[in-house]
Amino acid sequence: MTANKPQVAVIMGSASDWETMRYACEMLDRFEVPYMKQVVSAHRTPELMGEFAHNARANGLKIIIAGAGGAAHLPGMVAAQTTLPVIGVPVRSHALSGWDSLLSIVQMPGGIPVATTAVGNSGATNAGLLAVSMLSMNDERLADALQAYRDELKEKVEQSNAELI
Ligand code: RP5
Repeated sequence: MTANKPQVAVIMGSASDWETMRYACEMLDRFEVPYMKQVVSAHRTPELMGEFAHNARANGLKIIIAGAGGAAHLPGMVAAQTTLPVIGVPVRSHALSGWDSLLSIVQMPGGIPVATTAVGNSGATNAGLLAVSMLSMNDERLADALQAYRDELKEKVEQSNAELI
Protein backbone atom coordinates (compact mmCIF):
# COMPACT_ATOMS: atom_id res chain seq x y z
CA MET A 1 0.00 0.00 0.00
CA THR A 2 2.66 2.51 1.13
CA ALA A 3 4.86 1.47 -1.80
CA ASN A 4 2.23 2.73 -4.25
CA LYS A 5 1.61 6.07 -2.53
CA PRO A 6 2.44 8.87 -4.99
CA GLN A 7 5.90 10.28 -4.39
CA VAL A 8 5.69 12.80 -7.20
CA ALA A 9 2.86 15.08 -8.27
CA VAL A 10 2.64 16.17 -11.88
CA ILE A 11 0.36 19.19 -11.99
CA MET A 12 -0.47 21.46 -14.91
CA GLY A 13 -2.32 24.70 -15.43
CA SER A 14 -4.70 23.33 -18.05
CA ALA A 15 -5.67 20.07 -19.71
CA SER A 16 -4.11 21.62 -22.83
CA ASP A 17 -0.70 21.23 -21.11
CA TRP A 18 -1.06 17.44 -21.04
CA GLU A 19 0.48 16.96 -24.51
CA THR A 20 3.69 18.33 -22.98
CA MET A 21 3.42 17.04 -19.42
CA ARG A 22 2.81 13.47 -20.51
CA TYR A 23 6.54 13.28 -21.26
CA ALA A 24 7.27 13.79 -17.55
CA CYS A 25 4.79 11.02 -16.73
CA GLU A 26 6.36 8.72 -19.31
CA MET A 27 9.67 8.97 -17.46
CA LEU A 28 8.04 8.32 -14.09
CA ASP A 29 6.27 5.30 -15.62
CA ARG A 30 9.52 4.05 -17.11
CA PHE A 31 11.27 4.15 -13.73
CA GLU A 32 8.18 2.84 -11.90
CA VAL A 33 7.91 5.85 -9.62
CA PRO A 34 4.38 6.21 -8.20
CA TYR A 35 2.88 9.57 -9.08
CA MET A 36 -0.38 11.46 -9.34
CA LYS A 37 -1.42 13.89 -12.05
CA GLN A 38 -3.91 16.72 -11.84
CA VAL A 39 -4.96 19.98 -13.48
CA VAL A 40 -4.49 22.79 -10.94
CA SER A 41 -4.79 26.31 -12.32
CA ALA A 42 -3.16 29.25 -10.55
CA HIS A 43 -5.70 31.60 -12.12
CA ARG A 44 -8.86 29.54 -12.58
CA THR A 45 -8.66 27.49 -9.35
CA PRO A 46 -6.44 29.50 -6.97
CA GLU A 47 -8.05 27.97 -3.84
CA LEU A 48 -7.41 24.43 -5.10
CA MET A 49 -3.80 25.39 -5.83
CA GLY A 50 -3.33 26.71 -2.27
CA GLU A 51 -4.94 23.64 -0.74
CA PHE A 52 -2.84 21.31 -2.91
CA ALA A 53 0.43 23.07 -2.06
CA HIS A 54 -0.27 23.40 1.66
CA ASN A 55 -1.15 19.70 2.00
CA ALA A 56 1.45 18.28 -0.39
CA ARG A 57 4.06 17.28 2.22
CA ALA A 58 1.51 15.93 4.68
CA ASN A 59 0.05 13.89 1.83
CA GLY A 60 3.37 12.09 1.44
CA LEU A 61 4.55 13.79 -1.75
CA LYS A 62 8.30 14.36 -2.13
CA ILE A 63 8.58 16.34 -5.35
CA ILE A 64 6.20 18.48 -7.38
CA ILE A 65 6.51 18.89 -11.15
CA ALA A 66 4.42 21.84 -12.30
CA GLY A 67 3.90 22.75 -15.94
CA ALA A 68 2.24 25.88 -17.24
CA GLY A 69 2.23 28.12 -20.28
CA GLY A 70 1.85 31.83 -20.99
CA ALA A 71 1.45 33.73 -17.72
CA ALA A 72 2.85 30.62 -16.07
CA HIS A 73 2.40 31.40 -12.38
CA LEU A 74 1.59 27.88 -11.18
CA PRO A 75 5.11 26.58 -10.36
CA GLY A 76 6.11 29.74 -8.49
CA MET A 77 2.86 30.07 -6.56
CA VAL A 78 2.99 26.40 -5.55
CA ALA A 79 6.64 26.81 -4.49
CA ALA A 80 5.57 29.81 -2.38
CA GLN A 81 3.24 27.56 -0.39
CA THR A 82 5.32 24.43 0.16
CA THR A 83 8.91 23.64 1.11
CA LEU A 84 8.96 20.56 -1.15
CA PRO A 85 11.17 20.83 -4.24
CA VAL A 86 9.24 22.21 -7.22
CA ILE A 87 10.37 21.59 -10.80
CA GLY A 88 8.80 24.02 -13.26
CA VAL A 89 8.17 23.10 -16.89
CA PRO A 90 7.55 25.99 -19.30
CA VAL A 91 4.91 24.85 -21.79
CA ARG A 92 5.29 26.20 -25.34
CA SER A 93 2.64 28.90 -25.83
CA HIS A 94 0.93 29.75 -29.14
CA ALA A 95 1.49 33.50 -28.95
CA LEU A 96 5.13 33.67 -27.86
CA SER A 97 6.49 30.13 -28.41
CA GLY A 98 7.09 29.61 -24.69
CA TRP A 99 9.33 32.60 -24.03
CA ASP A 100 6.57 34.00 -21.82
CA SER A 101 6.25 30.65 -19.98
CA LEU A 102 10.01 30.38 -19.48
CA LEU A 103 10.45 33.89 -18.12
CA SER A 104 7.37 33.59 -15.88
CA ILE A 105 8.78 30.45 -14.27
CA VAL A 106 12.53 30.99 -14.19
CA GLN A 107 12.81 34.47 -12.72
CA MET A 108 11.88 33.68 -9.12
CA PRO A 109 12.77 36.03 -6.26
CA GLY A 110 15.54 34.86 -3.93
CA GLY A 111 14.19 32.59 -1.18
CA ILE A 112 11.55 30.71 -3.20
CA PRO A 113 13.27 28.37 -5.67
CA VAL A 114 11.76 26.69 -8.71
CA ALA A 115 14.07 24.37 -10.65
CA THR A 116 13.19 25.37 -14.21
CA THR A 117 13.66 23.06 -17.19
CA ALA A 118 13.82 23.74 -20.92
CA VAL A 119 10.65 24.78 -22.76
CA GLY A 120 8.42 22.03 -24.08
CA ASN A 121 8.65 18.27 -24.43
CA SER A 122 12.33 17.84 -23.61
CA GLY A 123 11.82 20.03 -20.54
CA ALA A 124 9.00 17.75 -19.40
CA THR A 125 11.13 14.66 -20.05
CA ASN A 126 13.94 16.16 -18.01
CA ALA A 127 11.58 17.16 -15.21
CA GLY A 128 10.61 13.50 -14.88
CA LEU A 129 14.26 12.45 -14.96
CA LEU A 130 15.26 15.10 -12.44
CA ALA A 131 12.57 13.86 -10.06
CA VAL A 132 13.85 10.29 -10.45
CA SER A 133 17.39 11.53 -9.87
CA MET A 134 16.37 13.31 -6.64
CA LEU A 135 14.62 10.17 -5.39
CA SER A 136 17.67 8.07 -6.34
CA MET A 137 19.65 9.77 -3.55
CA ASN A 138 17.91 7.38 -1.16
CA ASP A 139 17.01 4.58 -3.53
CA GLU A 140 19.58 2.22 -4.99
CA ARG A 141 17.13 0.65 -7.45
CA LEU A 142 16.53 4.06 -9.02
CA ALA A 143 20.27 4.87 -9.05
CA ASP A 144 20.97 1.64 -10.96
CA ALA A 145 18.06 2.22 -13.32
CA LEU A 146 19.27 5.74 -14.09
CA GLN A 147 22.73 4.42 -14.89
CA ALA A 148 21.19 1.81 -17.21
CA TYR A 149 19.21 4.58 -18.92
CA ARG A 150 22.40 6.61 -19.49
CA ASP A 151 24.16 3.52 -20.85
CA GLU A 152 21.26 3.04 -23.26
CA LEU A 153 21.57 6.64 -24.50
CA LYS A 154 25.29 6.12 -25.04
CA GLU A 155 24.69 2.88 -26.94
CA LYS A 156 22.21 4.66 -29.22
CA VAL A 157 24.84 7.29 -30.10
CA GLU A 158 27.41 4.57 -30.77
CA GLN A 159 24.89 2.71 -32.92
CA SER A 160 24.08 5.82 -34.94
CA ASN A 161 27.79 6.40 -35.52
CA ALA A 162 28.24 2.81 -36.67
CA GLU A 163 25.39 3.33 -39.17
CA LEU A 164 27.02 6.50 -40.53
CA ILE A 165 30.06 4.58 -41.72
C1 RP5 B 1 -2.07 28.39 -18.59
O1 RP5 B 1 -2.67 28.93 -19.70
C2 RP5 B 1 -2.00 26.92 -18.83
O2 RP5 B 1 -0.89 26.39 -18.19
C3 RP5 B 1 -1.93 26.79 -20.33
O3 RP5 B 1 -0.62 26.52 -20.79
C4 RP5 B 1 -2.39 28.15 -20.83
C5 RP5 B 1 -3.57 28.07 -21.75
O4 RP5 B 1 -4.61 27.38 -21.10
P1 RP5 B 1 -5.93 26.99 -21.91
O5 RP5 B 1 -6.56 28.27 -22.35
O6 RP5 B 1 -5.51 26.12 -23.06
O7 RP5 B 1 -6.78 26.23 -20.92
O8 RP5 B 1 -2.76 28.65 -17.41
